[in-house]
Amino acid sequence: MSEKLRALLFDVDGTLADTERDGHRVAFNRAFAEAGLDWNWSVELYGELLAVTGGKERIRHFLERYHSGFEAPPDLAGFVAGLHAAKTRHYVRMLTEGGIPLRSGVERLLKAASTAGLRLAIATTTTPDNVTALLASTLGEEGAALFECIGAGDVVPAKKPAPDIYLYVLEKMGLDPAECVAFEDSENGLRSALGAKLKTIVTTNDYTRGHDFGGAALVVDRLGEPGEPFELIDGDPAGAEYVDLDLVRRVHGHQ
Ligand code: XBP
Ligand code: MG
Repeated sequence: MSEKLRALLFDVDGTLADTERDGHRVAFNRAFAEAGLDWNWSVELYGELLAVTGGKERIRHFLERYHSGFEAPPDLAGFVAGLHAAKTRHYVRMLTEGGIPLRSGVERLLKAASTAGLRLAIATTTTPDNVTALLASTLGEEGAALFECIGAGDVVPAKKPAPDIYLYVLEKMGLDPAECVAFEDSENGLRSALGAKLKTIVTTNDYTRGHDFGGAALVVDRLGEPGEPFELIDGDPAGAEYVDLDLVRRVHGHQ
């Protein structure tokens, strides 16, 4: 690849932070209870439901696939949107209360990239409010300002694994995919990034460990830190023990 590395593009859920099991899942359950519904998404069931990205889409998938006996109200879209708005309120409150830290190595890499003059962006299916709340609660009020573009939620109609959110961010920033490296944690996210022709580094988590990451440039279990090395799953880390800018540049194709 001959292009210079100019930007790093990050997924949020599962990549910047382990938000799904103890964050989104719990917030969905709180919203269901508040609405008087007896639905409870267990850790295991939620792992299956994650096959569908987007909270509103996930609720509909649950109704169709796991709870088809439910007598849905006539305005199903409004019903789902209401539940999802309550879920977002619960989730943002959990973050504001400091519930979820960034994953190993994330803050280090973001700050190193920013200092080195690389451009940073976010490409996620989650709701924009969730992103700003996570960045504020972990990096402080100026956290969101690290990112030049935050592509999130319903800004594109087709969520991951469609490439649309990455294409949206690339277009907004006037970047060619060959100038970027993407960071993802899931198969849906990787498909989305690869669909936008992005070289992609995958950091797995408990929910995504068994996914098919064929096509990823590097697969590790975390970015890691000095003294807290990643476990290599696939790819050539060139002797590195944690993901730093040198390794990202190597992955991209430059020293
Ligand atoms: C994240 C999602 C989101 C979150 C919930 O996927 O699929 O739907 O689970 O957030 P990715 P919302 O990490 O690939 O962006 O309820 O706001 O959709
Ligand atoms: Mg993700």
